[in-house]
Amino acid sequence: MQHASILDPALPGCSCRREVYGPLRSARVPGALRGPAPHYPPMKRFLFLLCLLAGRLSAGAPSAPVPPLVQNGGTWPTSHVQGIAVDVRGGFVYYSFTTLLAKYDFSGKLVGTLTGWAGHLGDLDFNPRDGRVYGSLEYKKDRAFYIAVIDGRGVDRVGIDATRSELFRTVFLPEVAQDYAADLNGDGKFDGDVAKTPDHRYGCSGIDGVSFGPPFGRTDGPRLLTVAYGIYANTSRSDNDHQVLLQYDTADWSRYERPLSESAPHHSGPAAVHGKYFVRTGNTTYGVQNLAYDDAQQRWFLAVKPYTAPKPAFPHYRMFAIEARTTPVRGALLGVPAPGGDGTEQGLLLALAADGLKHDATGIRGWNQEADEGLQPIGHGLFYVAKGSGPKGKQTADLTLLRWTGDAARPFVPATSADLANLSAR
Ligand SMILES: [Ca+2]
Repeated sequence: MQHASILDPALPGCSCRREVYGPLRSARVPGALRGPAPHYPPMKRFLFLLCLLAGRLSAGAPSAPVPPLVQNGGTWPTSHVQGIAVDVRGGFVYYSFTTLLAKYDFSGKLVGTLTGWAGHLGDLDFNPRDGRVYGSLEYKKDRAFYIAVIDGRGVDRVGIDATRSELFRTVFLPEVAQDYAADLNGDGKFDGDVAKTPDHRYGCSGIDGVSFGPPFGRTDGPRLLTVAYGIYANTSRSDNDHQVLLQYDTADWSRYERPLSESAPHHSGPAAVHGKYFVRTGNTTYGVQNLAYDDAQQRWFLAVKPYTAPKPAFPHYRMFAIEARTTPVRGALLGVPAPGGDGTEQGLLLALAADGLKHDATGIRGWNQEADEGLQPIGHGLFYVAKGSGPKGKQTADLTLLRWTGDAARPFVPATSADLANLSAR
């Protein structure tokens, strides 16, 4: 129905011009341009007047909140900052401090906090389609890996207990649990949260990076939640040189969402994934810590931690990119034995973007750009990067707005007030 979209409050500005004028023109009879004024049916005249009214109302509406160039995310008795989410239209920044979620407005005012879980809340992303914040949440001992789905609109005061609030729901990810808990050496024993073991399929340590974006191979289509595995650092095995990315369509996730219960972890979640993809970067310390889809470049960005004991065959860049349009190709997952031990496992491989620094021996591309504690594009070439600091129990985060340069050696520079002026002029 054409008129349904006119009443959609989520639409930016007035799109009635496109939605209504088209049908009005098509309602004209041949030759009507030179003849008497065409007769419009009453419903269309009503829609036309409604559109004019909406245009006048929006002309007087307050302008969008201006994103800050820098912001401090407060000091908290927690572990370090793990990721951020930005509600650009609402004007809010959400920070994950592992066991605490802090919400600030663009002016730097603390709006509220959510606490009450002992698991590891990692990277976050804001979903403008439902106004909620999605974050990875791990309970390794329980082999329980969740997406926390948080209604950020309700985070309006400090100290909200997530376990007693309807704001905080969780969806279990069986695919992750199976790979994490895989007894790969077949000794009948799963070694648990340990890096130095042949167990954990692909080296899976759980999950961290999350971001909404199009299905891999496309720049359009439904926005899928993409979840990156954590990967243990382990130089003594060859089956952990890929990043693993899962895609989920969250459209029907309300059926899985449950309150968090740490004493009795639930297993309500989608049995199947929309897709499972592999990116050969070389082994990393805890995999993709921050994942972000940038609409402006139509690219995925993957940020990893510094490597303490690297495999010498790989370049160990800190940030990688994948073009959204890059078609996943089925091929051999180098170093991963096929199930049954005969040959190499096959999987859907994603090539890295042909940009940035290049490691000639492997062909791996990337940047020496730190972004593993918070990375969020906000459009028009601008990205937020968060960096944590402070002693244990007094952790803070500094957020900086950066502008993409395309320079292989220095892909970002600090954004300026002129960049913000350009943003608001668009
Ligand atoms: Ca084992």
